[in-house]
Amino acid sequence: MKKLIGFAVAGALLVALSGCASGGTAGGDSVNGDENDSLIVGFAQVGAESGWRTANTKDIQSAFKEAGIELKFSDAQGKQENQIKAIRSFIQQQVDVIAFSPVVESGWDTVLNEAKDAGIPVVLTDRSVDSKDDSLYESFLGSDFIAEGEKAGDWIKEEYADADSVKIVELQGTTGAAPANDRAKGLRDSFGDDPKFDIIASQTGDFTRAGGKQVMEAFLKSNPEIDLVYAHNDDMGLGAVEAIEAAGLTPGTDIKIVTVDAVHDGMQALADGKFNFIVECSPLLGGQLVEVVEKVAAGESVEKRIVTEETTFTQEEAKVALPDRQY
Ligand code: GYE
Repeated sequence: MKKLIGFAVAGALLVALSGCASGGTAGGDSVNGDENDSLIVGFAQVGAESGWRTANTKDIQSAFKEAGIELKFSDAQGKQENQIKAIRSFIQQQVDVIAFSPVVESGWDTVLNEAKDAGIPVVLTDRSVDSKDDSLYESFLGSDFIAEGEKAGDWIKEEYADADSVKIVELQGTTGAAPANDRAKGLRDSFGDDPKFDIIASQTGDFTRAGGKQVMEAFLKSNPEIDLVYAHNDDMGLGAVEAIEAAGLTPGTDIKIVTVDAVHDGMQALADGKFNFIVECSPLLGGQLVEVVEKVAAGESVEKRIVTEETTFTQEEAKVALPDRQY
């Protein structure tokens, strides 16, 4: 098989030398009927911004290792330009399949068309693109972020069923990222036009603990009355806990906190009473990604959209789930 891969690389060089943008060997064709150890997959990860991302990277790396598939891993450090460079490099190397988790939703058509022209199938994992042309990727595997925002909103509605008004501050994820856009939308969809739910401030904390802390400090300074923090991930919620405590208030009691993810530190904060509710978003996508990649490489058809199954956790449920939590 090494010979075939060598051939594919030589093919890519020829294509590059002749300045021809299309006509590369289809990655999938060169592996038909072969063993996994001949497959090479390029994976362009977002970065290492959160506990979720760390668990996701670990799970993907070990799933591919277990399946005997070579994974070329690239960390974009949160920058779309780095991801585009990584994808171009994977195309140049004629990998069999490219998988990636787009930092932001927009601006992918050019590079995805380059992959298509080179005959290399692309699988989206975790986050989606807003491209109109869905022939640019084979499948999108990941959570339904709008549903996650709705679940957060539904809990808030129940929790505050008897209140006259609820003042909410929102710590948004990375600007332009699918989970930031959709978790914001889902919450608002759940509230509908009920004026009692008042989102008094909303700003990005970039999905990081430090970002969440900094934005929450500013929110606390300019808003004397805050009932609840809606954080698009656990890390920003944990940053908010620090800011709330530093302001002499008790997180979970004086100011309630609802987050998304359910990574270990978030679940611990929930079990400790510092968070009030978490909507789960599973980072364990590795096994399913391997399955999709294997099928795509073998030329088999795959579902265009594969939605991850997820639950929610109250404080009591977190105490029960914590001991068996994998991440
Ligand atoms: O919720 C957040 C991470 O894309 C679902 O990215 C993922 C999000 C996750 O930084 O913690």
